Amino acid sequence: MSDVAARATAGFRQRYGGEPAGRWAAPGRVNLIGEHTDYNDGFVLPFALPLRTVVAAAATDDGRWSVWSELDDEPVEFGPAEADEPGGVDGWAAYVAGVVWALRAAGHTVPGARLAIASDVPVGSGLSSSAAIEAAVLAALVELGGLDLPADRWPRLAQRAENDYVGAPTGIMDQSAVIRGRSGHALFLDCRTEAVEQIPFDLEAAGLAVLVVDSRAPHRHADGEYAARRKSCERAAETLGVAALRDVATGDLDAALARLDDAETRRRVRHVVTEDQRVLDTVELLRAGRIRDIGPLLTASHASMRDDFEITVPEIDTAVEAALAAGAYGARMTGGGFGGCVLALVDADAADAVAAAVTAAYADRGFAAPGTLTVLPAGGATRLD
Ligand code: GAF
Repeated sequence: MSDVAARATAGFRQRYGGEPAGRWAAPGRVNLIGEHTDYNDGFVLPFALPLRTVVAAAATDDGRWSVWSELDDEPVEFGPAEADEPGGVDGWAAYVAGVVWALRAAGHTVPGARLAIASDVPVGSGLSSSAAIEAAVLAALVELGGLDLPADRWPRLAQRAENDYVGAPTGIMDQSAVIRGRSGHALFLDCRTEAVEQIPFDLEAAGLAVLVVDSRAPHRHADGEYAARRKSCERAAETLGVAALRDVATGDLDAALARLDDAETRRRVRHVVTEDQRVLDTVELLRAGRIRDIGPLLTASHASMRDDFEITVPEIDTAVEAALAAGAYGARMTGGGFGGCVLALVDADAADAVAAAVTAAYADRGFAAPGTLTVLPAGGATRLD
């Protein structure tokens, strides 16, 4: 049993006594490319990480939920009243209550349950620790309750938990990545239709690695800024008379920009439209097995987030610049922005040197040391045993 599964199991035994009925796991994610395109009905290309959240759980017949996590000493308990009232549970347990809420709102009978959660996905690093909790809890409750809910409907449901119960206006990328991700592949997702294509992304065979740098930058106003970016995109779509910015074709971008009179909105739109195209170009290269050649697209994506979408911070830009200077094929911030992680595509045998170069650049700038790890695409939410 993996460490994290053992910790969830030990937590279950200690808090509740007895054995869990099972263990369900869901990973964190990084996004290879396609940032802030999901809520614009566009394209994304994330992959699931080998870092996982595990829920050890058993059904009860009292119609209530008790959730313990490593993050807290005591379990959080709630019943239907709190679950049916968005915001009725807060903190990390809101992601659990949100899943119960979304299932009940969709008409499912959710069994009462005891759950114990352990996680290797760092919290607050932009690696989707919240989607990992949602997906692992969803997997557990669907099976414990014998619910008729195929996995391709889970991402929308988990997103609803996050949007409507927790109150974070996120898109559907993270939940899709952690539920539908497949080992050795990146997930090409059309966020409008939810159609997916598993794109082979065999880094090992190509002698490559993805280095993830956790900037450890404090999240500065991330929630408010995220919501502001989303609003700005939605207003621009309305002005342009399209359902979403995805409907602005790359070839029509200049004409669309000319119809917007505010320079900031023009920058936001340019990011989204060019980013959608970069996802499509990246997918083309990966389909042709040309992994190294995606480097410039990753770096262009970063420049667009820095200059047009304006969601990067100095620690993040420093990590990208240092990785590129140390020989990375491409590097970019991954995730919502204002902190979080950078990913760099590097030769596998150069990963340590690139990580050291980023760490040295942080020391030079007086930033707290970053975290670094190399990752390979892993599988999505699953039952462990
Ligand atoms: C966060 C959100 F949760 C995603 O939906 C997505 O918008 C991402 O930021 C930016 O691409 O992770």
